[in-house]
Amino acid sequence: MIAAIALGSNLPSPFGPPPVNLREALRCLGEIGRVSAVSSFHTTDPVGYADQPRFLNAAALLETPLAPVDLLQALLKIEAAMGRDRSAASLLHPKGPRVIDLDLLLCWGEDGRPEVHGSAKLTLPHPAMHQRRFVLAPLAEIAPDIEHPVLCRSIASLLEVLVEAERRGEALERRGREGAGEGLEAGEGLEARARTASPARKTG
Ligand code: PH2
Ligand code: MG
Ligand code: MG
Repeated sequence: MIAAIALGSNLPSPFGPPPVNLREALRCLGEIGRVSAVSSFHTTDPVGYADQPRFLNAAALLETPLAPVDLLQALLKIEAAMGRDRSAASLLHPKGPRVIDLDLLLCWGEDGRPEVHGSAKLTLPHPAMHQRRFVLAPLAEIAPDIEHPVLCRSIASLLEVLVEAERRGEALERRGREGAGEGLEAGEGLEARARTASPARKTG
């Protein structure tokens, strides 16, 4: 089987700082299969929970004899061996800091067919991968042309769609701020803009 795996780290472990953690995790992946591609390491802003250090993210392709559910177990074992804290306290912030995170994104069987799988333990493809630039950007470096088997788009095109959506979102936010000014609610901002716009319409 071939698997696409996302790697992330934003805390030091007993092995060292995040770059060392990603390299150590890749070494461990080499013990359960053959790592056939590794992206560069991307420094990214935290998503989902802002009050934590920036992440170092990467993606890798792994050829392994393990089935998807067994591979997931192996990934959790690597995380635990590297000091990943899954205690109740750390679960207060499910998107909070971690020494290493290994997420299973996509799997292809021996026949080359993608695995589409949904259970309490594992969902394939990873249900949020297309919404995360920190996943798509590294993966697009090593596998731009592979197709998402549910969305039926290549990784490169999913990344393009996401980047464009983010660009529009930022532009809208900027317009909202300019229109509303400080301290106005979103709805009031629209009214304020309408008020400043109407004299111009009358004279023009
Ligand atoms: N992982 C999370 C939550 N937020 N943000 C970035 N930039 N990179 C991550 O790997 C990441 C995150 C939970 O797994
Ligand atoms: Mg994750
Ligand atoms: Mg994870």
